[in-house]
Amino acid sequence: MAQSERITSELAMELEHKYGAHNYHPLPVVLAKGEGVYVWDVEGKKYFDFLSAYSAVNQGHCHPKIINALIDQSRILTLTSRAFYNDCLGVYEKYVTEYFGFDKVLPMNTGAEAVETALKICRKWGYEKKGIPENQAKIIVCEGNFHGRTITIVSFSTDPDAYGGFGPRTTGFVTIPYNDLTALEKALEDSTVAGFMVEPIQGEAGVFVPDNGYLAKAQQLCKAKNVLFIADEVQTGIARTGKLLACDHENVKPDMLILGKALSGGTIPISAVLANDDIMLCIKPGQHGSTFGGNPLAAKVAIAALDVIKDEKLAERAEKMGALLRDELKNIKSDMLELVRGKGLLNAIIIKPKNGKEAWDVCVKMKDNGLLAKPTHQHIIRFAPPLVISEGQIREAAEIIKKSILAFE
Ligand code: IF1
Repeated sequence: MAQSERITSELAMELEHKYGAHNYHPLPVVLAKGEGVYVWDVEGKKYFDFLSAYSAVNQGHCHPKIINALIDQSRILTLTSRAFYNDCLGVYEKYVTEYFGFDKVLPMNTGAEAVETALKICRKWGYEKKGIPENQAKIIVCEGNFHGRTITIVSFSTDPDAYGGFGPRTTGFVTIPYNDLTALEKALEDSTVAGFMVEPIQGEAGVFVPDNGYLAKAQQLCKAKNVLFIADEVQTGIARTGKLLACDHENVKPDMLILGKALSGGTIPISAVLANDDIMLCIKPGQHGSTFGGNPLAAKVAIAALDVIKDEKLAERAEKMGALLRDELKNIKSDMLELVRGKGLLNAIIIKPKNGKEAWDVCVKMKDNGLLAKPTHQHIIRFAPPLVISEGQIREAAEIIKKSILAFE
């Protein structure tokens, strides 16, 4: 578009309101460019991105190595469908299974698709390997879970906004409190349970970090009852929490690992389920798939995205920068700032409303001051910048957060 015709923020928001479904309530900012930890709006104002597209942009916006992989492959071959082999998928499958230490990978696109895939594999394994009577397999999930937006996934959500109005609910799921081993042990008494699916840290719920040892003990309880331990690391994985996987903090190796988001560095949708042969080979040809799953473009992009994580030591950086960020936030003296919690660069603060102002107002103030974040569940603000953030940028961003909160004193 010519400069004079360039879209304005106001027009962009009007167009979305008029022609787009109203399934989001975005912060009033219209982004036009991203690079590293920064994004720019249409009018050229620069912001720290402290959401990272919900941890899909761990490597930083438009990372050159990932973008080059995207451009190069997109000029050669983007999609073959799985009706035929292609020269990229097998190479990627070897790379990613060795990278995370599993026999096999089932490539999908969105996180929800990978979650659904893991649920299907778990049920099939339950019938074929555990001997659960047909159509009776149960999967245990946690209260406060967020695993995506499909009908089956919201069927086992405990958030009325997620499941309300979308019934009837898919059956076969048992809900227990998060971070509660007694409840898990009790639920595992049921011999028709095939799997336990859990987020190692509950992101959407407000960055709930479970007690040390919860994941390891949960896995032991599952193993003792021949139940699959399924880790949904769509948001916590790929270095976000200061280790390659959040499960690594407890040296837990899940039976099935679900990845998404930063697996592509925030370029195109790429997700995956990883498992060993005794589980993955329960799926036979023709029993699962997707048009774009495992496409050559995604294969090349994912290799580049994972290379960046290792080459730039982003897990170690997330660990260090996260600790620094939490220290800076804990020094903010305000009765609005109730709590700071998180692991690595997946953090959140709880805002206590004051004089009618709440988390949303703090986010609007931070926007005006040059930092973007968004509330979850009304009083919680998640802080998850790209993992490439520097110490100086953390300090600068913390100053913006402090200034924005103190503006309501
Ligand atoms: C939205 C939340 C985060 C996820 C975990 C699977 C998925 C997600 C642990 C599904 C996706 C996204 C969805 C997005 C906002 C964001 C989100 F607030 F919704 F919950 F990150 F916390 N497992 N999370 O976090 O992956 O199908 O989206 O690729 O729906 O608004 P997806």
